[in-house]
Amino acid sequence: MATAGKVIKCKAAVVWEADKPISIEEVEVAPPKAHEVRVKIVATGICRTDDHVRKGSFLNIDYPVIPGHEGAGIVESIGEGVTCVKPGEKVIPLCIPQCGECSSCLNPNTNCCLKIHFCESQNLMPDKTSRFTCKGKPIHHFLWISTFSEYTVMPDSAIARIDAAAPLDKVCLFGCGFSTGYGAAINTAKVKPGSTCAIFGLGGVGLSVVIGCKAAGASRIIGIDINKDKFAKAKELGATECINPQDFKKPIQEVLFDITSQGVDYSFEVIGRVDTMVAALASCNMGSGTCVMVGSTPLGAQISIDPVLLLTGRTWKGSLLGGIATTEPNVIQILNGCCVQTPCLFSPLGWKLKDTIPKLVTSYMERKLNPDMLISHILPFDKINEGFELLHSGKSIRSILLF
Ligand code: CND
Ligand code: ZN
Ligand code: ZN
Repeated sequence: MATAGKVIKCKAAVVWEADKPISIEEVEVAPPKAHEVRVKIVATGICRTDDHVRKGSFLNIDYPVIPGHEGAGIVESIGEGVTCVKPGEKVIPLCIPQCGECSSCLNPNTNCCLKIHFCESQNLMPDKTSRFTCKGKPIHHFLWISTFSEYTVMPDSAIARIDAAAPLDKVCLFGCGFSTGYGAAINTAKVKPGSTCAIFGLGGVGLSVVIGCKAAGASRIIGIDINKDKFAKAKELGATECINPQDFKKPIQEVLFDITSQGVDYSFEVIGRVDTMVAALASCNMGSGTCVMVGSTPLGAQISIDPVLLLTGRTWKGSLLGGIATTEPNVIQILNGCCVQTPCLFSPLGWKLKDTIPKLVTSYMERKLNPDMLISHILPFDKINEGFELLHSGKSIRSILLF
């Protein structure tokens, strides 16, 4: 491309300081260095995690920063040594890289590459410099991918090539929300057919858990939210009933025990609050219940529980980006949207984000998976603050911003 090797000026959303509104700025984006890729972002969703970054409640963020982590785009240029993508190809940036070399990448049962932001800050590129400048100041990256910039640079370990025919304005959801929620149900919890599930929080990620529970054959799917407006879509996507904790005098875990008689088989916390995490754990049945924590809590949050909840056989797990790395053939089949009875075409190798996201996109193209209903609003990128207002007011599920 004509821009290769040159600095590109483009629009980006910059958070100059925590808890300040986002401002749209003209930024300069430097060309990719060795093992880096520069991508033209076409579409990006707004996830609650971006709001945590904006507010200053996400772990280890340096400001000023360009957030955004649910994008899809086209490779503009590549640095030396990049072999996994070429200019012109459609890609999804990965919020968890797959370096291919660390002990996690060599372990087929986890997607938590040790280059993840929680181990090693991703506010700068791996060489500890930034590719973004604005008004003469370096601007930090977010999770190495900063999809709230029309052009952005990422390491080649944090990018996945996808089907050339994939609609970028739809499949950007595979970059975070859908893969996170769906994978939490199918892979992390391994929801069994006929089971009872409770999902705390019915935003874009929680509704993706609902889709996953339904695909896994759960017979009772209970949606929980303090915003009743989320219930209609939850039911359309597979929730069998929805409840608002504010309608009851009792704690929600007691309500769930009343309506299920012994608690739920699987619960998911998809809000990001300590109290609902404890309530979700306490809602599981004794002996075999599994609770999966998906929501991201405010910086420094600590959790306190009665150990008897675990002593009596409940399992408590966490899931990042769906924890999608698995060697189990039946899980891979469901992830692919295949029927569990049909032999699976994909080999049961450990799945990491770089490997898994393209396969999920292929399943979308084959109409085996469909997260389109999660998209409630489509806005031009300039209206990003309107997108955040829709999130705050509870009116949106996912707003997609188009450059
Ligand atoms: P979003 O804000 O759209 O949804 C949260 C839902 O929770 C809303 O419908 C709220 O009405 C509801 N809610 C809020 N408070 C309560 C309460 N006390 N009781 C019941 N319901 C309540 O958020 P999202 O779906 O984009 O993200 C959900 C969480 O998941 C958030 O914390 C985000 O940061 C996190 C997340 C995690 C991961 C991961 O990999 N684990 C990836 N992306 C996002
Ligand atoms: Zn790794
Ligand atoms: Zn997210």
